[in-house]
Amino acid sequence: MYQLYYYPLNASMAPHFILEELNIDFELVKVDKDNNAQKSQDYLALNPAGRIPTLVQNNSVIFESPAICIHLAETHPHAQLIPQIGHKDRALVRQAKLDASCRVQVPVG
Ligand SMILES: N[C@@H](CCC(=O)N[C@@H](CS)C(=O)NCC(=O)O)C(=O)O
Repeated sequence: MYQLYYYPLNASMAPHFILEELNIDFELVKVDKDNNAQKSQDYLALNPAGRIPTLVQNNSVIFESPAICIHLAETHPHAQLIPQIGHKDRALVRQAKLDASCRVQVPVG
């Protein structure tokens, strides 16, 4: 089962939407950003960048929301959330996700 370490209305939203869209089992683990829990030793052991979100599945840990989204899309191909390798539109999916991460998320913090 997946665990998404998240904080509401922030960079976690895109991975959260994708988990919902995939209709798969996942657990939301709220990181208490108000008390700087993203810089705690336990969280830094998962995500040395000390930022939210982080996706955990068994022993696999992924952070950076675009990487999480693309990983989820690639590992659930039946959902058709990303075009196949080599398709011209595949780069546009990455472009949109990275643009959102670099430009849209920054103002919301
Ligand atoms: N590029 C990262 C940005 C993550 C990010 O900035 N998260 C914020 C929103 S919750 C955060 O962790 N801020 C707290 C901090 O930087 O200490 C991503 O897309 O995952």
